Amino acid sequence: MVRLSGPKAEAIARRRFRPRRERPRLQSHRLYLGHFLDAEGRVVDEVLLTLMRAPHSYTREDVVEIHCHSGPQVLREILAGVLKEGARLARPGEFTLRAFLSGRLSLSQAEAVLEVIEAQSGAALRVAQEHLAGGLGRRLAAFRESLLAVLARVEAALDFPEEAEELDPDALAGELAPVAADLARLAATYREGRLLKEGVRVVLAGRPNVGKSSLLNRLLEEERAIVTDIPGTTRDLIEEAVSWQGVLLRLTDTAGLRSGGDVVEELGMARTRERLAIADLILYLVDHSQPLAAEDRQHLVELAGRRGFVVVNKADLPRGLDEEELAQVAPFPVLKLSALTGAGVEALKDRMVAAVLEGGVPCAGEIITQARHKEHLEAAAAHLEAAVAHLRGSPLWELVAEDLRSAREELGRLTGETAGDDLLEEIFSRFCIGK
Ligand SMILES: Nc1nc2c(ncn2[C@@H]2O[C@H](COP(=O)(O)OP(=O)(O)OP(=O)(O)O)[C@@H](O)[C@H]2O)c(=O)[nH]1
Ligand SMILES: [Mg+2]
Repeated sequence: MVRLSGPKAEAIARRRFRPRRERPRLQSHRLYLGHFLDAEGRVVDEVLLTLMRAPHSYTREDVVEIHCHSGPQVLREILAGVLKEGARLARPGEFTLRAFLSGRLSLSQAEAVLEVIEAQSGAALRVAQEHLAGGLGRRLAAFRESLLAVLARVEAALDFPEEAEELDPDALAGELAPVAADLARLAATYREGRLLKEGVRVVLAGRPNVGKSSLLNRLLEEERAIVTDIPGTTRDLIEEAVSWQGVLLRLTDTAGLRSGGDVVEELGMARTRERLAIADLILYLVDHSQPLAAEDRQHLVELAGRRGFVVVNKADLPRGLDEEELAQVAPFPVLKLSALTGAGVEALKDRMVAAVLEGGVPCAGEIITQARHKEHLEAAAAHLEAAVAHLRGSPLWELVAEDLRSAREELGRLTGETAGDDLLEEIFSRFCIGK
């Protein structure tokens, strides 16, 4: 599809579009069959054209869409045609930028358009749609409103101490503290939001030969990684994404951890450690048929405080593992399975998804997915907390007002009300052309 927006959109399109039946005037929001012609009047393609007159369009300007048979040459010629008639190429995200500037979309909605386009899992798409519907924007606007109301009272009391109402610092602190807590809570949903949007980074780790690559293949339902009975088979990272129950997971198989490997294996292990450091969820594998190694104990101690599962693999083989000892040193829940037969693998998948959605499926409108939002929310919450602190004892009204103004500014940057050109440039440059 080739899309035009702006006051000349209709005139430009009409110079190259010949409807099947001659029409003096196109009606808005109708689909017209016809031909797109080149400068010599030759047919480029049979197309469907629609005109959406302002303000009932995405950008609130006149918009024309030309639906063709696609294919690079057809698109190139139609594009060249409209450019020759006076159109210019859109910048990345310019249609959505115009929708924002015309007031049709809030900044968080405009950002949600990109989230919709980039969604890689069902859960991410639903959160993005919720943001696009404006739920998040309304919530943010409500924060800003309540802040403005308080600020107005404080400023009135400062500027006109004679006429304005007497301010009760305790009551004011009681109003502001819950707002600060709400802001901080919303900021904290970013952890979950990022997991939904970018995927959960899952790392499979353990000593050589415990079956990490076998488990990866099982989880992917595909023979992705090489499996042999030679310890040290996997020497590099192997990454694949999967989507289970609407949740995106990025699985990484790693080189087994042991001492005394060759140079290649050592380099591979360095990569394993890097990935472990940034993993959201760790699957630490041990072998059911072998006693726990000293190295396992050491690794498990090092993983304390992280999230994950200890996977006892090769459950089909006779037991050589002291399970009680394992339970004592394991920092994560322990699950038993066999990557060879598949027994217990579905249970692991369910537990992994449940661990990601811990605390229930997040309510999409109540969750943020942009690092930018998190920063501004945290800053706003910090300013409000400072304001509350200045209200204690003998209130420092000037400082209270200053903190409230700073909090308002942070929220304004978030919603776009006080967003500068550089911020808009930064946001919309992430879009592709034509969106
Ligand atoms: N009986 C049995 N054998 C398994 C199971 N899982 C893996 N194996 C075998 O164990 C051996 C090692 O498997 P891999 O998946 O290559 O192990 P790895 O942890 O990736 O090993 P490295 O890449 O060397 O670190 C292979 O011979 C597998 O067939 C299992 O559940 N049961
Ligand atoms: Mg392997």
